[in-house]
Amino acid sequence: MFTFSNRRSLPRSLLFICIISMPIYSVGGVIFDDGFESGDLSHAENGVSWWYGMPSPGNGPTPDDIKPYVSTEHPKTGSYSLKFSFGGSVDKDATSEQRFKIASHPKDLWIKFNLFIPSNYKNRASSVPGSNNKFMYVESAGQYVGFESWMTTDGGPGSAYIPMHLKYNGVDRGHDHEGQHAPYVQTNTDLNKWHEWIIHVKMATTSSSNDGAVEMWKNGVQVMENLNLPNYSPEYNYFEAGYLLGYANTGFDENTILYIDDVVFSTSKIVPEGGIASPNPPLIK
Ligand SMILES: [Ca+2]
Repeated sequence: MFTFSNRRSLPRSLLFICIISMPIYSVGGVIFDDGFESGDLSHAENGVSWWYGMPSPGNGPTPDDIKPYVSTEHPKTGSYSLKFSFGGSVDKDATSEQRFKIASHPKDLWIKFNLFIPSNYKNRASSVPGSNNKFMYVESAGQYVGFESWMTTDGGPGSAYIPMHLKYNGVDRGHDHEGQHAPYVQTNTDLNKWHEWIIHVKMATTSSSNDGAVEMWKNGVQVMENLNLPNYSPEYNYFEAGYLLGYANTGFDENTILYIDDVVFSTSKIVPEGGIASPNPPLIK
């Protein structure tokens, strides 16, 4: 038992202090960590790097669509974050998308980032079937794990949920594979706030194993848990690229600006900064 009078315990206590002073979001395995404090998208680490953004200037569905760029306007930490600008319109789509590359081709990957949802965020309804807005994809040439937001009234008008969209072994498995719906934006509680997202994606090891996984945590609450997936692909059974946010098929009524900060890629488990919270609201299925 530790006591302050026990001098022999001092080295061990110092070691303990050193351990708890280390970043708590991961147990080793971090391959990329970028809070955009370089002031640009130049940071690269262990084969992970930022790739191109979209739209090209002046080429989005609306004139106010801008490809993501590093900005001082609204950092979560430090002085910079990555700004995504979606143009408002009566009936047009919108887009702002940042691509990344992963040269090490991991089969089991954890990604964390902080996402700011503005006070005027509204996932509007669309008269066009299939209207989803991209949240994040991680993929290779032959497969992907995709997350798209869809309008819901659960959580307030203009809210959005995220199902899982899988492709593997050459077959698109659909937008709502496994039927789990993570609460993406709940307008009653989530506006004008930063949210911590952690995403775990894992390919199945072999064609006969069911050990693939897709999991998500929002603000320390697990909001998706798909285990025992048979998502093996004979070729490209790894992750080599992906993107954050992106094409919004519903578009937005007003110019809508989101920010991302503190992006982490890891090959081992990332633990939420505030620890695991009780599921409230519960996992939506
Ligand atoms: Ca930052």
